[in-house]
Amino acid sequence: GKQPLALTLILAATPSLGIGRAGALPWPQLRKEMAYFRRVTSRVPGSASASRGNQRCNAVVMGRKTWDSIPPRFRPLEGRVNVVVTRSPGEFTARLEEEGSGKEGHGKVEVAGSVGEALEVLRAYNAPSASSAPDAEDRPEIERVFVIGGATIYDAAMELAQTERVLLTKIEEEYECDTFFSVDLAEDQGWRKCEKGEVEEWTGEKIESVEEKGVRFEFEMYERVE
Ligand code: FOL
Repeated sequence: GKQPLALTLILAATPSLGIGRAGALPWPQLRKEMAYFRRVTSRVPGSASASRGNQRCNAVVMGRKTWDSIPPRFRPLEGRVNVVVTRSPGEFTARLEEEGSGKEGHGKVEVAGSVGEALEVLRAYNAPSASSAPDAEDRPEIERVFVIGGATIYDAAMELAQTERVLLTKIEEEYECDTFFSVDLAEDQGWRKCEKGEVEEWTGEKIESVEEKGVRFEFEMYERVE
């Protein structure tokens, strides 16, 4: 339990900042892009060494519609604490119990009424008492927190001072979209595009332009200035 949790948005968007269509991603499946998402959201910096007592992992915060968009076999996203934001937490919790999601083997699922409440839930994981609590095995220390969408949740997160970073995959082709990211980071004075070396250091990835199914994409990172 240390610093207040910072938030990182992670998203992929078309040149017009389209992020979704009809409850799904707008582009044909891009496996290398999805693999990047999985690795970056799962990687806990410095955890290659065995010299640690209790377990550490990252968290993903998502809206209820994004939860619905993830193939049931992949949710909760494994190895990460999953927080689902919904205006009807009771209803969603009942649904989870019926479906039997969030059981053994997978990531853990928490439910929150807002992005701010999601952060409070995650902060409790890192409270000094949490590692000695009787249920401590279920409460890994949270390292990085990723906001994984959709548009409503990104918008809410962009209003929070805790949101320090955006990992943006620029998909260099237009697709029809019905959902958009609302901030053009490249044109926003409040944000700085990071150098490739900074992106590599923070993500642990070798950053290069990728092409898949004839679609080119670039992995970018922006940091809030001040
Ligand atoms: N950010 C980026 N860069 N790309 C995305 O596709 C993306 N998608 C979402 C949020 N941020 C993103 C939301 N949509 C899965 C499915 C949809 C989804 C997010 C994640 C998913 O099933 N992920 C699995 C990997 C599945 C696979 O390997 O095919 C995971 O373990 O993360």
